[in-house]
Amino acid sequence: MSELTNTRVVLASRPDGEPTVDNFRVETAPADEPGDGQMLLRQLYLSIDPYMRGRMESAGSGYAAGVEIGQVMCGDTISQVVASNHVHYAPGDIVLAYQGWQEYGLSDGNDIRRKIEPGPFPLPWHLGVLGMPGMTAYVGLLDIGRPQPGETVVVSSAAGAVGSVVCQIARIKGCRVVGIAGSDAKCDWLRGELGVDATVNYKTAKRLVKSLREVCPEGIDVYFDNVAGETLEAVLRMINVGARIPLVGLISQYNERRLPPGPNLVPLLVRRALIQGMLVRDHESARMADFLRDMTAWLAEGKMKYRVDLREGLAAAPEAFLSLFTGGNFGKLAIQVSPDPTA
Ligand code: NAP
Ligand code: FER
Repeated sequence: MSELTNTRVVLASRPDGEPTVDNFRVETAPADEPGDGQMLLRQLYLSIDPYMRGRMESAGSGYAAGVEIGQVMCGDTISQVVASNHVHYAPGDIVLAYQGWQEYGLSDGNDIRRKIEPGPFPLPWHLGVLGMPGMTAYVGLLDIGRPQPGETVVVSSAAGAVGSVVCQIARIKGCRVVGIAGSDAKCDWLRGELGVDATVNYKTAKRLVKSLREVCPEGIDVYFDNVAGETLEAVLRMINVGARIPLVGLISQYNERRLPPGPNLVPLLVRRALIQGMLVRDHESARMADFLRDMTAWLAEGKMKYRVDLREGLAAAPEAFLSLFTGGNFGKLAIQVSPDPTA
């Protein structure tokens, strides 16, 4: 076993504002041997997510600790068991794990969320539409947004891993869906492929409020917020009485050295709207089975489409991660770490 070489990406330094590729270092080392009760996993796919920005801070993100300097960056993986001294897992098993930015790693089973039976869907979808981002979309929209047929649902980062699923669930629930995204290609895809009713490119819109008014003539009933900042500020100016705003992500602020002055929240009060934060982990025990049942059915029925932005090789992970903050990813960002035995 010791002849296996582990390529891994460690946190080399902490970012000051915007992260750079120099904050990461690619290393090689011999892969570890599994001890009693352990197994050796080989990562097939690595998920790249915005929350990783918070883990680059020494204090972490407020809901999870930071990665130490010199430690492997964290992350969800689709992994295959190479060797096992664990009673529940055998070589060849494919699992959804939390192995981070490394090709090989040991597991005692605690970081494994579930086994994955190769099925009709590509493996990386278990990091996206059938994984944490999909679950975030499902719970955030259905439980917190509570969309009703005919209502207007606005989604920011609408072409992303979470947002693209939110848009489609809102359509499935009979809503009018407006997507906000940062390129014309993303907007075209949202309207042309996902059936989103209208889109706004926030990077080219001269006045976001005016552009939103044009596509939301009846106001906004649900705003699924992935970005906060100026977009939230604009949306708040046209929310309806009783609007719901799942506050799910604030990516526009993740790289800020100092928090910008907040938006005007007065409309929340006047329109008796509820704004509620959510962490996907809180909902796993109660909602995971519902989520997987509905999402699997929607995928099988062709009601849900999903786009994976797959990059080659672990060494591409730092650049891939940075692209989250420029909109360079188009769909669920993931790394092909090793050849996929099911493809
Ligand atoms: P994603 O949307 O696939 O990728 C990030 C996207 O954010 C980029 O492609 C870019 O798209 C947009 N973006 C980057 N900087 C921006 C800025 N300054 N202003 C506006 N948009 C910006 O990522 P994701 O995995 O689906 O995550 C989306 C959000 O959900 C993130 O805020 C994430 O932290 C949050 N999240 C929260 C939970 C939870 O439990 N609360 C769970 C999962 C994800 P454009 O081209 O459109 O700019
Ligand atoms: C995110 C991804 C995940 C995020 C939060 C989470 C606020 C939380 C996950 C969990 O607690 O399980 O982008 O941003």
